[in-house]
Amino acid sequence: MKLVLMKTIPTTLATCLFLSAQTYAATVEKKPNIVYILADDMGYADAGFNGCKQIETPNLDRLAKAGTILSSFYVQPLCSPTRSSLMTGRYVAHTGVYTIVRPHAPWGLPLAEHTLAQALREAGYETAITGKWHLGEFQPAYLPTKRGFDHQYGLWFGMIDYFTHMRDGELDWHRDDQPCLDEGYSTHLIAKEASRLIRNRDTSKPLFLYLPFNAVHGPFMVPDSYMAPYRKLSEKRKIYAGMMAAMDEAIGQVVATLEELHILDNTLIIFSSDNGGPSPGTITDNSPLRGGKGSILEGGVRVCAFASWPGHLPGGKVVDQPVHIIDWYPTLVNLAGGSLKKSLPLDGKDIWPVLVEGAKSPHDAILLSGTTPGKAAVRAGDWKLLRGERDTTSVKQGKGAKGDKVEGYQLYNLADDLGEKKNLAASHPEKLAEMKKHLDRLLKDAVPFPKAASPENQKAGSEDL
Ligand SMILES: [Ca+2]
Repeated sequence: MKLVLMKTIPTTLATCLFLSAQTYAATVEKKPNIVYILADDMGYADAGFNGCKQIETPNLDRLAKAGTILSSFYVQPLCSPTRSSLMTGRYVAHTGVYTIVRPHAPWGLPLAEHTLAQALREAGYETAITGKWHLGEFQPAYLPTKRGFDHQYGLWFGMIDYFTHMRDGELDWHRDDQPCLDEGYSTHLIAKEASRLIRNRDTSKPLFLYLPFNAVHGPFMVPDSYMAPYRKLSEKRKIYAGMMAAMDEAIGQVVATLEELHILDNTLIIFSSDNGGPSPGTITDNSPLRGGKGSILEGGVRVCAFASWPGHLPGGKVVDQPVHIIDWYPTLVNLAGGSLKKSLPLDGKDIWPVLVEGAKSPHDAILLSGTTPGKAAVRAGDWKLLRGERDTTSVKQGKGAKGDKVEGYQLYNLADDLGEKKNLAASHPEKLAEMKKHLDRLLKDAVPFPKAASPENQKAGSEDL
């Protein structure tokens, strides 16, 4: 029954008290279009809406201001693991995608997984990916067009040249999973394709557009004009800032297309990075968090994020409840009126009441898996426990930190110590024991690292992805 029309915005919000996305969906006249914008390797503090003063991101800021900022939004510390989490609603401890799927590696997101794109397509959505896949391609069955996407455009791996789209002498640019020779800066091409898809969409269906930019990942490349406002920054930071500006402009173009076609009001736009910024303090800025890409410290796994759907999600709001990217799967499928029956057992939870009503996080604890066996963290309430992560708090950073021992546990109270500087593991044995129990419970049925993704085999890769 269609209870509420889009025009009655205040009523819409008022009637959805403590309702899941599934129940809320019944109050919405039309299923929303869903656009998930994923930045690659973006620093926590590198957008204006998250406090950045150096880099201008007006389009992201406008969207964030009109929506709800998620200030405790968790992901995995690397590209492929986060993407698998979004696509399955399941922890990497259950999908096995603990680390990067390197080009031509004989593995990928397991075929038994039922992807978000599949679930939304079954709910009646047209589905598209424009950008970076990074979940396997060694067999055709692993390609996006076989994983639920009606349309594919962009790159399968990562680390491509932004202008030639080559990686290690091999073209990595595809349309519908066939080689594509389009010319241009990849951020521009991804946005252009997104707008084309929106214009040419099947108007009888809602659209799910997954927009994972390869920006702002290295190699650091951008047309000179984007760097002009940032001449005073250091060389690498300057290029990175230009790449951020290009991505922000591209996002603005996609939003403008939605606006022009009068469908912005019926489009839920979600934005996040896929992991924390690399080289924090040099290239990216994750402050006030410690650590960066690859780490299970907050700087590696807590990323800038927001969701915007005016009239349905509150504007100008910041939600600090801890949520994880796995939560979008059930939330979005519920919102789409879809079914979760084909999905493997989900770890993600419907976070609609958290977004709309200020409800507490549905998780009593959130698992954050490291990229090597044994390394893991858990967030529960204000507390965080890390196992197997190097503790550099008591030694000098930089040169001397390399040889530090990896040992034991680190325990932090994030309410007092967001920068994870004061390890309380020794002084709070009861809390340590409680957090260990959370970690053991969350890892009790963890799958092993895939053999093809073992650290030894990963060393064969040429560069960090
Ligand atoms: Ca990444």
